[in-house]
Amino acid sequence: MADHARHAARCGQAGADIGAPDAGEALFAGASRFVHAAQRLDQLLPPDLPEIAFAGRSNVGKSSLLNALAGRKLLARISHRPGRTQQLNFFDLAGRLMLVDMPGYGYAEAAKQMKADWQGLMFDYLRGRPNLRRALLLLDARIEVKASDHAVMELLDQAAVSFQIVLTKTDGIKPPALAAKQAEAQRLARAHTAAHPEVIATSAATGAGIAELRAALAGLAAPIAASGFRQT
Ligand SMILES: Nc1nc2c(ncn2[C@@H]2O[C@H](COP(=O)(O)OP(=O)(O)OP(=O)(O)O)[C@@H](O)[C@H]2O)c(=O)[nH]1
Ligand SMILES: [Mg+2]
Repeated sequence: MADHARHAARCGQAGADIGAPDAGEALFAGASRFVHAAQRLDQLLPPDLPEIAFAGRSNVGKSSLLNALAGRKLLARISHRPGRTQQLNFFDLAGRLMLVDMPGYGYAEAAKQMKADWQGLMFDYLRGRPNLRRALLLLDARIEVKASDHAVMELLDQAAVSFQIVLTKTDGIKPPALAAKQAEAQRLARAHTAAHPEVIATSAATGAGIAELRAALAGLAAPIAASGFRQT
């Protein structure tokens, strides 16, 4: 950690390129900590830091991806049963970026159910959060895109909430199937006006795509100088 922190400080002094791999590693080498949980909109933190929301169906791997990015297995709770994350959990990353682990949608596998459960707090948060820089929309690379995923992407389009598709659990499929999945995800990204054009394929299990995603998120973080990088 000390080496990482020194590296981060060096990158800051040298003015690391936004979105460059080094900037991603430097940011995620910083201290990460759970800071807050919200079950209602009036419990959100003040919108002081740029924020990234992790959204996706129950069990898609949101909490696991957040842990893999932070390099800490136990930061966000993961589970073997769907529906583990039941509130908005806020994680401060080096005082420069807030990562928000969201409850999953689509547990009952019906778009109608998703709307009732998720459209309330979750969607109101995404739509109304002034400091939200991007929602990561996670799709399981091993299974087909569900009606609830399509419905959420429509909602994000309609509310003009900038989102980026991230494939998860890519360790679970062979390269040809992954290539087909990536092509499908890229088609989806092109079809949705609020979607970022780049799709990132990840595995929390093997670390695939984690450096790439770190670099993408580093481009959205507050500058080191503005917040004072914490070397703890
Ligand atoms: N093989 C594999 N399994 C994964 C990966 N990421 C997560 N999992 C597993 O998928 C299950 C769900 O992971 P979580 O991270 O809890 O998923 P979540 O989206 O946060 O789930 P909810 O909070 O219930 O919505 C767990 O059993 C994880 O171990 C991955 O990259 N590869
Ligand atoms: Mg979770």
